[in-house]
Amino acid sequence: MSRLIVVSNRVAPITEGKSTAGGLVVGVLDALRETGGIWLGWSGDISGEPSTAPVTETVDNIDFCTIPLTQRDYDRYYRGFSNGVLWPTFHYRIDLSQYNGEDYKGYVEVNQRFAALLATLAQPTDRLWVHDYHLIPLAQACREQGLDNRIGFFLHIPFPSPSVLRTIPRHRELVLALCQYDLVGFQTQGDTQAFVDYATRHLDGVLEGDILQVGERRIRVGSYPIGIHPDQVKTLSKQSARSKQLDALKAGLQHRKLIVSVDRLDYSKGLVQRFDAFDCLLETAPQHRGKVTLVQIAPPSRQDVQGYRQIRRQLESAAGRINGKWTELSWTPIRYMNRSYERSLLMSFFRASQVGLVTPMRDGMNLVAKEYIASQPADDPGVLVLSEFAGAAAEMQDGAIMVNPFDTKAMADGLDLALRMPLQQRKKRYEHLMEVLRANDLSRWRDRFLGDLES
Ligand code: ADQ
Repeated sequence: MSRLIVVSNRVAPITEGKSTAGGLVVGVLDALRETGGIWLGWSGDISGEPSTAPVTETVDNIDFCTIPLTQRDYDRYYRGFSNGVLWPTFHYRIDLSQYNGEDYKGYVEVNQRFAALLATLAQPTDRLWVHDYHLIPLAQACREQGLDNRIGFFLHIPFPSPSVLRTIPRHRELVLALCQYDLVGFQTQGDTQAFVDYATRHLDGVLEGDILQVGERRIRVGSYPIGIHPDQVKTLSKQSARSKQLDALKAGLQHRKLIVSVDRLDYSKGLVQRFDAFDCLLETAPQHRGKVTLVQIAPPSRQDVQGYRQIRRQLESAAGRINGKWTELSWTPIRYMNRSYERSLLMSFFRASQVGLVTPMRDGMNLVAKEYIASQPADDPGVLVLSEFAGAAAEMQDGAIMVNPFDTKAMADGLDLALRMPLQQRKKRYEHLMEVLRANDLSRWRDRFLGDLES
């Protein structure tokens, strides 16, 4: 088999055991560990001069090749266009999108720099697997460098409907750039359909089976829902069973029921709406007062992007308001922690809880929903309350309690149902969901994508 080169915005040379917040990193690292290869991306450092000489660090069978970005690259490519326009728009928050032509120029330039680097690294038989919205123009830039390798692209976040996408002034260029890949993969059928809709409506594209023809280009499109390794997660969830932190959490609960939520602190994750739903539960179902605690773990991310500072303030104020209203001398209803935890500890928190509350307003997939189920003990499993707008809903809707995060009362009712669910029902739902997770695990995601790229 030919060599695999993975390209993503950030590269994480993670040593075993160190925590990593972010689903892409978890998925890619795991995929590369099995195949070996090169992982190319930004080092996370800022340098004075643009650089195309990568630093390579080899860990096991993976070469981590990184370059720094300049402050100007960071402002335009990363903060400006990727996280100031693409992220909000693709998550349907066009109100937060801040387009600026200079940022777009910077976005394309950084992609060209990555392509120049690839031209020096890649052998003609290497397969390139490009990840996520930061790198949409990369295949086009590679073709301009004369690379005609197989190049696949996987989008970890949702693909918006054409009318939403068209709010980005350079929408046409972006979709035409995607057509320079050989394979474009999405998390769900719905995302794939949105992309095909744009191509057929606005670019005279024609779809036959899974092949999309746009002008001269014939590309394969499809959905490749990312998974986890459920049995590894289960093992992890048992590893911290005797840790001090888990003991401390349990001691603080004093035998109350535990609802757990874990997310990056991001406006797409529906955190404020979730706190409001918990407040509504305490208001409308008084039997839960003093009997249940919501633990929200949310490490800050992208603090220099405007929408993120705002969500942080909103959440702090919501937690303060709700706790002010309900707290008793021996009970704090919401425990909100602005930090990241080691993976096995997180999974042990999941295992110790009765409900996993995963309610994004939009999410490509949401791996926390899958990790939550995999962490449960088979003889006394917790219940997943899941937003219908998470990509994971497509696979998990039959075992989770499905809620619409725009409906506070419905979320409160979902929580009430989950907290009261009898053991038999919980087991049945859990067993079904474990089958789903095993049938489409992380290896299958990688094998299906790379298999289709190869063929
Ligand atoms: P994210 O938006 O980062 O990923 P998600 O899929 O939930 O969202 O992945 C988060 C990962 O980070 C999980 O593995 C989780 O356990 C871990 N994590 C989160 N908070 C943590 C904390 N406080 N401490 C330690 N670890 C933490 C993007 C898309 C998703 C898509 C993934 C993968 O936005 O929709 O599911 O990529 O494709």
